[in-house]
Amino acid sequence: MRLKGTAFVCAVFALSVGVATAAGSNSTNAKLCYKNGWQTLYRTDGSPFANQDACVSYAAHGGTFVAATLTVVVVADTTDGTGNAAQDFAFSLSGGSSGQNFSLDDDNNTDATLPDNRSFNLPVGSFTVAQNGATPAGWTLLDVSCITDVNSSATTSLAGASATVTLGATAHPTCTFTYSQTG
Ligand SMILES: [Ca+2]
Ligand SMILES: [Ca+2]
Repeated sequence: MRLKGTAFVCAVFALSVGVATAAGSNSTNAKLCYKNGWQTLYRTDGSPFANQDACVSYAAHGGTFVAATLTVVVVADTTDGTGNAAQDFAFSLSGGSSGQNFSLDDDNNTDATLPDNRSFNLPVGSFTVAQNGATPAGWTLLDVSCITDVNSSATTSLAGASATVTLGATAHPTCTFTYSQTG
């Protein structure tokens, strides 16, 4: 516990010594960009920064950072080997103050109606992504896996067709649902 407290104090100190000269770039948010902070921050649309200057500029113009971004990907393994499938796959995202349903497909964008991934900007907390309803006929759920970062953790359940992700500040994990065509 003592070590943790010390680390926190050091982090606060590091953030407070960032040098800023341009107007607006001395704001609390802009200071978060310094000391490699920009590498762990995201715009409210979930996009990352190319470098520290881009981060500071964004903050100086009033931009705010999202706490975390969860990306959900669907992959369809087709029997014809093309990997292109018109099939839509339905999911739900729950946790926090509200939930939502969404669908993805993996057709290599031959139909732009649905993407093969979506990113959700979320507060710190625990969220569950689950297949919404039964697995579509002719398909089986082959795998549910998440790639987490240092600020997130995840547990997945193939039987439950779900992934539960715990998001810390600036976490940016990705969870992938892989479906295999059976006929
Ligand atoms: Ca489709
Ligand atoms: Ca599509």
